[in-house]
Amino acid sequence: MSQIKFIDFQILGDDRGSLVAIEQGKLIPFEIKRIYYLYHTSEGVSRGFHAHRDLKQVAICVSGKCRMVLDNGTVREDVWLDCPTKGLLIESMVWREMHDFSPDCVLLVIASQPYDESDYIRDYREFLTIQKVESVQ
Ligand code: T46
Repeated sequence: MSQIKFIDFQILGDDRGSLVAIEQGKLIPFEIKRIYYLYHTSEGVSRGFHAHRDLKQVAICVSGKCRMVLDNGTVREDVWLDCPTKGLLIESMVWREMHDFSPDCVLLVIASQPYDESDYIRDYREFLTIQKVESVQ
């Protein structure tokens, strides 16, 4: 089964332009504890290359585009984020990489927990080992 799950946000637009509102308890499948965004990513730079033990996130490309790779240790998939009304749900224990940022890319991320470096798995082999252990439990 694909790991690519999008949440569609309603456009509250009128003749002045478009607006998207995201509220706690509506559509986002966790309590929102943090929001951050990536922008002005230098040309040719890739980011991510880690998984999170517990953190869940929703990533929305509110401007421009980038390519997100999701890898659950068995299946590796990639998807373009290029739409401000679509949020990509990233579950815990999924390896992610972001590539091919356009110069105008602003990637907004809604997170289920405050920043915690100990939640990161930054070594791919360690990620695969933990995945294997969890899958037999
Ligand atoms: C993820 C992808 C999509 C903080 O101090 N607080 C924060 O909330 C975040 C997200 C980062 N930082 C610090 C940690 C590093 O010194 O900012 C620096 C850059 O973070 P990192 O190298 O982890 O950035 P990315 O772009 O590789 O990954 C980020 C998120 O960290 C990660 O959770 O899923 O975006």
